[in-house]
Amino acid sequence: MSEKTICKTICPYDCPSSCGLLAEVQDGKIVRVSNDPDHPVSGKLICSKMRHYERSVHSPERILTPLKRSGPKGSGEFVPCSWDEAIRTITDQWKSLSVEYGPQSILPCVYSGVMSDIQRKCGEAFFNRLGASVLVQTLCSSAKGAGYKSVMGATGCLDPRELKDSDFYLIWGSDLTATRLQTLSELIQQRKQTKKKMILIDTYASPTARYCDDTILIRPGTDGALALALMNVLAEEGLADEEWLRENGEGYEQFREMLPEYTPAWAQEITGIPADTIRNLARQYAAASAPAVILGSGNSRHKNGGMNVRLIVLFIQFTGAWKRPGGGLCGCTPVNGGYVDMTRITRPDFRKTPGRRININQIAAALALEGSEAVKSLYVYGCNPVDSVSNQNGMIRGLLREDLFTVVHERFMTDTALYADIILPAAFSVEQNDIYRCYGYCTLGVAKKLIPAPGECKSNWDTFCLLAKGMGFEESYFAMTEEEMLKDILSHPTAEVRRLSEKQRKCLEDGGSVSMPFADHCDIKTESGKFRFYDESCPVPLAGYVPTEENEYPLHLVAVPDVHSVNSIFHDRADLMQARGDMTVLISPKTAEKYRISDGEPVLVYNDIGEVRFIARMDDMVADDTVIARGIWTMKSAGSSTFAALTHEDLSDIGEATTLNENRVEIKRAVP
Ligand SMILES: Nc1nc2c(c(=O)[nH]1)N[C@H]1C(S)=C(S)[C@@H](COP(=O)(O)OP(=O)(O)OC[C@H]3O[C@@H](n4cnc5c(=O)[nH]c(N)nc54)[C@H](O)[C@@H]3O)O[C@H]1N2
Ligand SMILES: Nc1nc2c(c(=O)[nH]1)N[C@H]1C(S)=C(S)[C@@H](COP(=O)(O)OP(=O)(O)OC[C@H]3O[C@@H](n4cnc5c(=O)[nH]c(N)nc54)[C@H](O)[C@@H]3O)O[C@H]1N2
Ligand code: SF4
Ligand SMILES: [Mo]
Repeated sequence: MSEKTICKTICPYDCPSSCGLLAEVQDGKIVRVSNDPDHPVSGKLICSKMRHYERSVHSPERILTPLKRSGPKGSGEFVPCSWDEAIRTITDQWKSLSVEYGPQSILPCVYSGVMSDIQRKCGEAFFNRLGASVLVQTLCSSAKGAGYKSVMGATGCLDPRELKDSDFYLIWGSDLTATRLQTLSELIQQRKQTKKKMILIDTYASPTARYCDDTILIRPGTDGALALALMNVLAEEGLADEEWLRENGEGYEQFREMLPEYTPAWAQEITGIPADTIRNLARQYAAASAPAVILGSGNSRHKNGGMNVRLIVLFIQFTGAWKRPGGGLCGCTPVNGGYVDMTRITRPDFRKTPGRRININQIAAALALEGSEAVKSLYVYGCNPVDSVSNQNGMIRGLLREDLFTVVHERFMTDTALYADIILPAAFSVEQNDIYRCYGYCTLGVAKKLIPAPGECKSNWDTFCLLAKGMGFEESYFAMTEEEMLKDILSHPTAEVRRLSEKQRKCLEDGGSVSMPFADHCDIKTESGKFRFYDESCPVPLAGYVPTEENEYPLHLVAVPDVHSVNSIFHDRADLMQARGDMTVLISPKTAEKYRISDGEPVLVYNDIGEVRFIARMDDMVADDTVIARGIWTMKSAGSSTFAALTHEDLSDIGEATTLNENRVEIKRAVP
């Protein structure tokens, strides 16, 4: 046995902290993983999932060789083949599809399996060069981003480390226990020392509720109405910072004129929150000097999601909290800046004509296109669309098409990989080199390859280089190694990176994470230098009430995160999956009574596009007419269809985002 070495690495998953890890390496294997005490955010704490990352890296379930389909589509019957054969089969197909139907008949499908920049984004260079269809990647929080940008432009918001200066915390639709552990631990510390108040606004009392002074339950998608009523109270009771609003708010006069309509009594009807609770919340917020709103993405995943976010961000402006240290908004990417020149990776210059755009939320619809518009080949990497994207039944119908050539580059036999014609084995983060821009904190990191990839697994970079060679692409980009690409990024630093100290630059070069400067929040980066109540680029320019859509299905189905997984990742881990228990929905006692459902009973949740079986759990703290589904389950683990079978492919008002929480359903007992 060789000596153990301890190396730095970074968590590659879609989670706002990009934690620093220490990996103990021995004989080409990771034997232990712990938190990297030098990391600027996660020095003291990482989540329990990643504390045993080695179990995933060395899982016996990993795919180790390329595979080709040997049975009917979706049967899961595959036989091993060589990389040569796999690459030849794929590139031969793509060459003939390009000639016969045009390269736009080929569609990439990628999302957030690995969050590091080179591995996540290098496929774009390849597909730009190929002239394939362009995937619009808005599966997560782009309505939140668009809503924020509509009001604040490119202004930076709070890094969670600035929350120590806040004197009141309003957690608006985020389960910090699952998705922002480091922030939660800081807030708990703050509350212990100074008794700062913490209030949660959510559709159910998530595990975060137990750390809060109060939980306010809200009907899904009605947050805009709440924000309007809060502003109404602030204005009516003289608690608004009128001077700040008049001087810095574009369109404030117009907005102010219609504000009297939006009374707490009006909002009570829509949100289900008692008018007195709304008044109380407005007063508590106004009494604080530097209140911070910690905003999750849940309420933006609606058809009115962008407007909900616009109104919340405007509410935050109302008392002028924004201008004070610790006051404002935390929860969007804190610095809208370029830590990395992404065009060096994505190479937009490789695309000769604009590509057809296909939204990731509408892949099922795209796979149903016919004739000259038909998608003939799908290449999936870093994504598990069968479980994570809308309209699961439609997606599977598409994947079953005999004339669709599907390639999946994966680490495990996911529900999506089951439908592939060719599967390519993917590497883990510790088996590849990359740079990581954190999206929840101002940090930047580099993680070096620590161990060889097992079997014949390859990184996304190496795979796209082989595909490019097979296609005969001669650009020098595709001849670079992963290390050379990383060196190229580091030797072309952006202005932000150039401002780092020698020591910090060296830390990046050696592999490690550094803290980047926080944003200057008071530097409002819109064209006019003012925040916007009125934004003519939006379908509804003046911020105001937009209702959620009603239809014949009376209940809202809402997705909430699970502590035992990140999206569909960690399904390889029996320890975590066992701890997670059954695929449940939480329902209120009122719903239980109405439908005669008892606690622990199997139920069917359904609408016009799907039907999913869950175990019902009763919970006093679920909003009216709301059903809560935790985590992304895989069809394999559920043994049936999952949440994704109930979500439509509609997009949000702005940001072209998922509306996975605009999910109207009906419920019934599975055994009458
Ligand atoms: N452990 C774990 N961590 C994760 C993930 C995971 O799956 N597991 N996923 C990662 C990813 S991809 C993301 S995008 C982030 C997400 O992280 P955040 O955006 O911070 O959101 P979540 O913590 O998922 O919490 C969403 C909350 O919004 C609530 N909600 C839903 N609809 C509404 C609404 O209309 N109004 C209000 N007020 N609340 C609503 C839900 O009940 C839920 O509690 O987390 C990341 N981190
Ligand atoms: N029901 C429900 N659905 C949801 C959500 C929800 O909360 N509930 N959340 C939504 C949100 S916020 C998001 S961001 C999306 C996430 O949607 P996805 O990005 O599809 O979700 P993941 O489950 O992370 O799937 C990523 C896959 O990438 C693979 N992978 C990891 N690293 C690599 C690599 O280096 N190379 C390659 N080739 N593959 C790799 C993993 O093995 C995994 O199977 O899901 C959305 N869908
Ligand atoms: S999943 Fe999130 S909390 Fe856990 S180690 Fe990764 S970044 Fe940190
Ligand atoms: Mo996400």
